Amino acid sequence: MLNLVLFGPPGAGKGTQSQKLIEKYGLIHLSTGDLLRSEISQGTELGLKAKKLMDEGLLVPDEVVIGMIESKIADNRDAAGFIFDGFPRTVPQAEALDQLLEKYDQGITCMIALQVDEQELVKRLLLRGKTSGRPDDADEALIQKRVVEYNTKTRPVADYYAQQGKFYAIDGIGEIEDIFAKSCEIIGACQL
Ligand code: B4P
Repeated sequence: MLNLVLFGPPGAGKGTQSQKLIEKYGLIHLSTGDLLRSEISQGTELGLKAKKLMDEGLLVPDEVVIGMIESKIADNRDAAGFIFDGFPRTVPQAEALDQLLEKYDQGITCMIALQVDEQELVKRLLLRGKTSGRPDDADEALIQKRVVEYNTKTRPVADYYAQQGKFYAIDGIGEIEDIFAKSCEIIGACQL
């Protein structure tokens, strides 16, 4: 069983690396950002509430994302493992994830944190915003707000996994293939 947390600020490349990792390791991809955007496009009540917050660069309440992840884990209990992309984003989400996995006698194998400076994040997200149609990538002030949200609420999640000896940092600037190769090295070492 391999359960990975892919961590980093908005635009660090979590979604990009997840696509490569799920192909190589046959993991189920659980991206709370994608799950929330799917609720929005279906026009559900949850989606309407989430959209307001996401469009302002704010995090969606813990109970909403925890509920989504809980049902996805239950639906895929026979999977080879999961890659958690953009989740957990707060310490209560990390605690809830540990409790959910415990129900299936599982735990997190390791957290890979992609480290990218703010200038590069803003550049990447503004570029993605030109084609993604994502309102949260639309302007620099909103991206800065997402970074502040990350620094205040999400960064402490790294300490949570460091205390469990599961935290591994990688330079997230460089060629996508090189970052992928480093991630695979870490995963190999964690599985020993
Ligand atoms: P997410 O959908 O999780 O997205 P993200 O942080 O914007 O992006 P990611 O890091 O995946 O970047 P990507 O690979 O696409 O979150 C969106 C919103 O949803 C949040 O702000 C929040 O409101 C809400 N939300 C989600 N999860 C939540 C939770 N658990 N709790 C509460 N709220 C939650 O890469 C970005 C760009 O960089 C791409 O264009 C890519 O091509 C490029 N790129 C990637 N790697 C590169 C590299 N090495 N070099 C150059 N460019 C690169």
